Parts: sequence; C-alpha cells; structure tokens
Amino acid sequence: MIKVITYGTFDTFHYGHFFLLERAKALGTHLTVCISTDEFNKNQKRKIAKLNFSERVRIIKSLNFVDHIYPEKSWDQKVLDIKNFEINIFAIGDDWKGKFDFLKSYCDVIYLPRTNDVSSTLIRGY
Ligand code: C2G
Repeated sequence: MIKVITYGTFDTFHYGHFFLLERAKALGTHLTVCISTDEFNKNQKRKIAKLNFSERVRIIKSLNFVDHIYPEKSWDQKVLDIKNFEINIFAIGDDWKGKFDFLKSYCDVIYLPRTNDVSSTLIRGY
C-alpha cells in the first residue's frame, strides 16, 4: 500500500480541488485528506471559509477515492501525521512549491499542478 497525504481548506469545493485530490490519489493506493478546521482557518490561515468544517468534511467524504479524513489543526502537525499514518508521499498543489521540502526527511514530497482558472476566493467573492 502506498499512502498519500494532503492538506487544505477545500472551501466551496470546486474542480481545482477535485483534480488535485484525484492526482494525489493517483500517486498511491491510499489517500488521507487533512481538512483545515474552522479555528485553524480563522486563527492561523486568516481565512474565513464559507462552509464550516463539518460541511467541508461531508463533501470530501463523498469522494469515493478518498480513504481517510483527518482535521488539520496546526501548521506543525504534518511530521507527526506522516509518522503516525505511515505516509509514503506528501502531495499538495504547486502554489506551495518548496514550502514543504523539509518533509523530504520523512517521505516523498510532490507538488502537483494547480488548476489556475478557478478559486474559492473567486467563487466566494471575498
Ligand atoms: N488547489 C488547486 N487548484 C485550485 C485551488 C486549489 O489545485 N484552483 C489545490 C491547492 O494547491 C491545495 C488544495 O487544492 O493543494 C487545497 O487548496 P486550499 O483549500 O486553498 O488549501 P490551502 O489554503 O492551500 O491549504 O497545510 C497546508 C494548507 O492547509 C493548504
């Protein structure tokens, strides 16, 4: 089993998120998606999501290629998550290119192409 992990808010879920998650799953055979909590969004990411955490979980859970969902509560949980879940690959959109290279000590790090013509900000209007 090749275990992949990715992180995000996934607010106003759109095809950019979908393609990213599909690409992440295609890297392995098991995909864990860590979804930013409302508190993490507000206090750390300075994001006000339109949908709350449980709504965003329900949407991601409905994707049949997502195997495990976990809350993202802090920037610093990734190393522990990778160890605890025995992750082989950390994957995220290339808008984060280079930002998570420090995880290379624990697993492969892959930056996947972002879909540039859609964003939650555009959909939300803020
Ligand atoms: N994404 C994408 N195309 C878009 C928008 C987003 O490929 N048009 C990708 C992002 O690159 C990210 C994932 O979808 O990999 C989730 O995006 P966001 O919900 O915006 O999450 P983000 O703010 O990038 O949070 O600790 C990491 C953070 O939680 C990532």
